[in-house]
Amino acid sequence: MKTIITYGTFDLFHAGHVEVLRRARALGDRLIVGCSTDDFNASKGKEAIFKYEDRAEILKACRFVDQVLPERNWEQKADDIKEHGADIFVIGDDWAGKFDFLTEATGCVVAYLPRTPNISTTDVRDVIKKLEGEKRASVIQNAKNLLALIEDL
Ligand code: C2G
Repeated sequence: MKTIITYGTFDLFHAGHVEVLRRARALGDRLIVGCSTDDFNASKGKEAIFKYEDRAEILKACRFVDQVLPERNWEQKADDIKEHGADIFVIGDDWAGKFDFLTEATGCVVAYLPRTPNISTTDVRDVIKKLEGEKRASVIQNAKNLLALIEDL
């Protein structure tokens, strides 16, 4: 039984997340995902749109994921890897080199997988903000048109 482990925020779950989880799972027999808690995200200077409970629920619904655990800090990875007997630690290559120490600390293999291009949580947030802005402008314009009609009565 080869166990794979990875970590992340996985906010606004998108195809880039699915791809890294699919490829991670394909390296072994089960995949454990450490999902960043809201407090840990705050320490990363990030605020997810979906709260931890929802992000964890979405991850559990992903067919490539076998187990989800809370990622509460930077330091827990080595203990998690030992506790769960993880053979391979996987993460996107935006982290290349940052977790090499885990091999010496736990004996696991560290694999950096290429990120999926042209999709990110930030992109999705920007699209939502743009749509909100367009919708707000449209509502304001409709109100002005209505006001003009009333004033002409
Ligand atoms: N990812 C990807 N392709 C994308 C976007 C994300 O492969 N287009 C990968 C990232 O490389 C990461 C995982 O999806 O492996 C989750 O990405 P984030 O939710 O952004 O996670 P991050 O904020 O990088 O947190 O301790 C590690 C941190 O918790 C990682």
